[in-house]
Amino acid sequence: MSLDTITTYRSTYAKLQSWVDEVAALTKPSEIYWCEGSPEEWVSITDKLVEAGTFKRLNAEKKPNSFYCASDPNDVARVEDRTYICSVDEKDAGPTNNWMAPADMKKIMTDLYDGCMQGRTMYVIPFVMGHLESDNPMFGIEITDSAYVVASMTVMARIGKDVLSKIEETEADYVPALHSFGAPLAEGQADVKWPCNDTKYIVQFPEERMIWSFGSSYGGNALLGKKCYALRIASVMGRDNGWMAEHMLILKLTNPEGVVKYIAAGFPSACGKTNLAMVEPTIPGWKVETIGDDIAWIRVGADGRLYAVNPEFGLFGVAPGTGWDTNANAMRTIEQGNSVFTNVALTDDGDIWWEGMTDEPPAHLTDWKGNDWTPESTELSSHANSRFCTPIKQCPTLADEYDDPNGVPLDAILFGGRRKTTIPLVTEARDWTHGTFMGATLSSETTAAATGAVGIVRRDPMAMLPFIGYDAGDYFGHWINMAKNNDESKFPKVFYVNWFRRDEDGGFLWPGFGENSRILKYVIDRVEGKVEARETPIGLVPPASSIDTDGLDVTTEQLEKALSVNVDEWKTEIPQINEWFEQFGDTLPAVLWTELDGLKARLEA
Ligand code: SAT
Ligand code: MN
Repeated sequence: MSLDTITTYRSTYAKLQSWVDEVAALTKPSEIYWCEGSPEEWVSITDKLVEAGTFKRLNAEKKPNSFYCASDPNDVARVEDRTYICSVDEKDAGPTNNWMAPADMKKIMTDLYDGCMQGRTMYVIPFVMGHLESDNPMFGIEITDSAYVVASMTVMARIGKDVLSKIEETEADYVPALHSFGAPLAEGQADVKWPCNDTKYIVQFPEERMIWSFGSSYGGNALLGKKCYALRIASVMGRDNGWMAEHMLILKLTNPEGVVKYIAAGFPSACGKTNLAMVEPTIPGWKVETIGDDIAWIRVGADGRLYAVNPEFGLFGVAPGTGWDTNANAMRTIEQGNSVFTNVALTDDGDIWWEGMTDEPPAHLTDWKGNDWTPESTELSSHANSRFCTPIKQCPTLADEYDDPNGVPLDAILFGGRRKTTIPLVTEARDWTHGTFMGATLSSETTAAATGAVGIVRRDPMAMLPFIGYDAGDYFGHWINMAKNNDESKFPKVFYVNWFRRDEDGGFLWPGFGENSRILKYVIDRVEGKVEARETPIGLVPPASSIDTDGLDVTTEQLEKALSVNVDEWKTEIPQINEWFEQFGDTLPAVLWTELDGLKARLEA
């Protein structure tokens, strides 16, 4: 590091300081700033982003202390084709991940990182995923040259001084997470609003518990505590230590008698996890409270039950489709401000808007690309993967249990995806192994949350396809082993739901949103053994009479269609599942082949 490099801090923790020095020597920033996570720091970071033109400050009467941001149009989503699991052994990445030998990847990326922060500030962000007060706090240090990442990480994770002190005092292990948008600034060179690089790499080194990211500042690619750590790296930690890192919301459900249950639900990105996590039940007397909307860390408690914690501190929700009639609690959360909105549209009075926020669009907007927009425009005003980034503490339905480092004991786990056909509204697994089979064969139509085609049916096991940090066959084995190594009778029941099934005319068979509370009620009624389900070839499916339809605007015929098991449609799934399983070779647990054989035989019978 050159002598004129200035830094705001030097750590007493030698391992940490030498890593920071090493990164600075490679990336060559002009200054180094250690984040403290204070309110003053938020002001100076956001001021700096406003000055750079990256942020526009929103009208304080509409959205206090909030900012609008438009990314480079080529940096709007996760880049799954540029995401790598660089395990030592290629086999450990499995057939569903991109792989490169760690040394080869490090060579490529070291060349990219060389001088990549020239003319820029290098930020050091100490963070913890989960609670600082937990028995074993899960630390990370993100180094980044992006002030946008600093602002977003301040919302999404617990960061700053307290975290750093604890890391230093206990000389704790932490996940080193290096990020650069890859746009060095020569002296006198004008900056752009959203620096990024055409070359992108999102890389996990599972054995070293280390993350390297280059070229993108989009959420899932750059906020490294989120998908890279809390899912990809944490899934490996969980495999090694008997716990689970899952792409699941966590909610608390209270019935009219005051009985409390907890449900986790794994749906792929942009399939309604945030909506379900803060749903307003349409059935009288039932209450849903929010614990998490995206990630659940699940451990076995002293009583043998599975306990789930949300390791995040904010919400990074899909904006379009979020409105007062679809997710009023998300609207109430963002209304309080302190938020960053990326790739949405700007109103003329300094507020934000997106498709689905209100029935009537404003007469004029500036769209996410900076162009004039009117209701006559043929393009959408907001990118389909535009996001709100907002503190979870502002959510009016946040459950007190959110602050419990021990988490909540799960009564049920739901899996779900977007499927126009085949998958009934709700199906219950016969046992944990069958539930693992359901998760392992989960399928969904692709969404705008990742680059690439939208609407293509793909297998997305446990909604974790882009986030499993090791061989997916071994990951299924880990699910099976969780029950084998513990008392399965204490485990949650598993269900497979599909809110998106259509009729012959393409209309949705189920209204979704608030009405999904009826399915939550059914799930809990099953947990308590209060209602009937019938055996079908694919699992236990309710008769329409087991669903509370009081006040529901759906005919019995339509509900029966939503719940029907179409043997012919299922028969066409079989070869697809077969092909999906075959690629795993001997890492696929044999019991999943047994499940498939059983399914086949029951469909033929
Ligand atoms: O960008 S994120 O990966 O955080 C959101 C998602 O795709 O789930
Ligand atoms: Mn997600």
